[in-house]
Amino acid sequence: MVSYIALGSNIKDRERYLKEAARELEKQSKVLAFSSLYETEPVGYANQDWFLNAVVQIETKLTLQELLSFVLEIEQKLKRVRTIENGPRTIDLDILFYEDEILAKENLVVPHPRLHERAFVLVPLCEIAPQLTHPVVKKSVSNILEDLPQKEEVRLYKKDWL
Ligand code: PH2
Ligand code: MG
Ligand code: MG
Repeated sequence: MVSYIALGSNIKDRERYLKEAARELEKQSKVLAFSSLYETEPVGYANQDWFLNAVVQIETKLTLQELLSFVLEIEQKLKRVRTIENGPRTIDLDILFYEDEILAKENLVVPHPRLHERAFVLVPLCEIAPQLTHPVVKKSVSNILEDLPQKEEVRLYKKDWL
């Protein structure tokens, strides 16, 4: 199954957390493509450091629920502590898409319910899969990005990092 996962970190050492998370993902999946790293303005809760964000495309045999357990395990392993909602974190791994499945459960909503309004997800996603169609919004991710009314700042930070 093909899935897209967003990675984000805003606690030092941000790049190391993203790399370690991606290496952990590789233990149960194959990374088919990865975006550049982007430095991005915090959204939702302003009083925190800027993030590094990226998106990876993976091929996995895990079911969607298994993939969720797996990414939560990686977050725990990298010492994510959940305090403030949308607040600082060592690592955040969000499942964006899983094939073109649509799922809305209490513990998991796929496609990710906010991806279509976040430039920090859409810019890296468009770098690796611009023509991907969002199965709920029914537009390509590049059109969704183009049509975003307001975008937080997203700056290219580093191309080859994995
Ligand atoms: N993640 C959030 C909330 N705000 N802002 C940026 N720039 N990058 C993120 O990854 C991010 C955020 C909740 O997960
Ligand atoms: Mg998130
Ligand atoms: Mg998350």
